[in-house]
Amino acid sequence: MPTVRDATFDLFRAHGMTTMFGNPGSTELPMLADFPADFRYVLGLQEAVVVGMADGFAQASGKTTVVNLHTAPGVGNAMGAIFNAQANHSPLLVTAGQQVRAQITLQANLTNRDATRMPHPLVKWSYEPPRAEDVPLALAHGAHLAGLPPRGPVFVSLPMDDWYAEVDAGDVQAAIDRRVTARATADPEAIRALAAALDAAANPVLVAGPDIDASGAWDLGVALAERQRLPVWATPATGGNRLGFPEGHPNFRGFLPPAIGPVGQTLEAHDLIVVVGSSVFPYYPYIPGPLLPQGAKLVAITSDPDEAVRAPMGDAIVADVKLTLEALLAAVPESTRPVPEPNPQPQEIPPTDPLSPSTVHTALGEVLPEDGIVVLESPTSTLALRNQLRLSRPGSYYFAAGGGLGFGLAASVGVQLAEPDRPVVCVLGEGSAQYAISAFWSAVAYKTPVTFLVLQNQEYGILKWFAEAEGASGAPGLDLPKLDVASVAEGYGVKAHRAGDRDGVREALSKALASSQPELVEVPVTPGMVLF
Ligand SMILES: Cc1ncc(C[n+]2csc(CCOP(=O)(O)OP(=O)(O)O)c2C)c(N)n1
Repeated sequence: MPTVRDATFDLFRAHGMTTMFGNPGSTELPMLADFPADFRYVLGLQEAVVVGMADGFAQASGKTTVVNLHTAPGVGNAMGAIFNAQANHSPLLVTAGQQVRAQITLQANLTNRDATRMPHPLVKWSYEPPRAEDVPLALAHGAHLAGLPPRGPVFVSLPMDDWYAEVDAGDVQAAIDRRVTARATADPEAIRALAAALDAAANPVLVAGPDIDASGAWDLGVALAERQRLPVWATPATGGNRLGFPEGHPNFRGFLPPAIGPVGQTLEAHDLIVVVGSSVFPYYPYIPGPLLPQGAKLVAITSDPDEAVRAPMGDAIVADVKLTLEALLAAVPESTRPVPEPNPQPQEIPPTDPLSPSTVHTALGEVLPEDGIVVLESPTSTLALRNQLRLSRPGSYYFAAGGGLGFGLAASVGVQLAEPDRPVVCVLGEGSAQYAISAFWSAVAYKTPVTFLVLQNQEYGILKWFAEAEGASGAPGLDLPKLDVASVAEGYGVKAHRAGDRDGVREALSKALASSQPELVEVPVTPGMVLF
């Protein structure tokens, strides 16, 4: 008879989940013993890094990804990163070891006392199987559920004495053989109504969100914008974990501001707003105002029922974004509206000393290959990077939709593992880098040739900007003098370059991009928020 362990690895194999991210403890060792040769275990030195790497890997590969954490304290360390994974719609099967069953009731050391309650609000499902024999079916349940829309993390707690229990071979095979698909098509009547509204609208606009890229609908979004001559806005940059539309395309207008009043103002003059693959909208900060221009209608297409129902205005169609765009495209005619004005070129910023983050991003844009991927966590320069780079390929941008720092550095390693043939550049503020600093070790250990670009402005710049906007002067803890990320990275084995002018930045980035090892470029920059 197969054991729970045999069945588990067969199940993971059948789902293509052979890369596992973890940080082990004694409660996980029975699962990891005699680790199968066809699996890859990626070690992170702290659980926020483990989950961040898995999040990047799951998004870039499109595959549900296994995470293995150490009982209660490991799950505790991972919570912020699980929060990010939920906001990113990242399909993770998060597992954690648990005390042996005989010692859970007496709460022996390392017992995760209320294992399923701990990550509960952050996951789609949280479970501890009642018997060892139930472990494979519980993991199958979790693997299916994580990958169903809305994709996201699930959690299964695994008592450490379950692995060598025997299970029925037939039952296990039945669980392994199951496939659950959920790419649901939209109600044809809703598609017909939206197509008719689009055709009849005087000045419609498309808002493109991250689920366009995640669902593989990139070309369909472009085709819809071109056929219907739609100007296109990206969902607010501070809440979109992926791009939904090529930023170099002539129809692209920019990204929406992230607050209620400014969104309404930006969309002024449009009578129909079609939002695809985004919540409506990831607002922050709170700047009240009319939700939409007077008389405008909004229709959102999303695979996430919760996104659909929590929107404060407009209608929604809950269905697979790719299939819905296909159906909509087939239902709309070529429009005779005028082609939108071409998208203006990025603004050139005059060089300063130290450099402005904008100039650094211009230099990055000059050397980043066409198929380059950017993982971004540099709060004061988020908008400048998007404005300077105009990324235009699918799968070329990852950002923490939930805003929890620590995603960027860790996720870039996971993205590179999933995309070994594309250059990955991770752009970090020196403050952000600290939340997942030990991911440098994993980057070196797994030979992931990420180029880390660290902007050193000696402050929590975005918090100073918020302090001003909120009228909250005099807050402590917003300065970061002399934080030397380059030296810390060198300590983990990452080759580091320091650059101060535009040519130096370009040269150092070119070297790092050409390297087969992770390398870092640290650049002192002017403090403060930059928009262009
Ligand atoms: C886990 C977590 N803790 C704290 C914050 C609050 N926070 C948002 S931005 C920021 C500062 C980031 O500083 P840095 O990376 O140096 O970038 P800068 O703002 O200077 O561009 C902080 C602390 C957060 N978003 N996530």
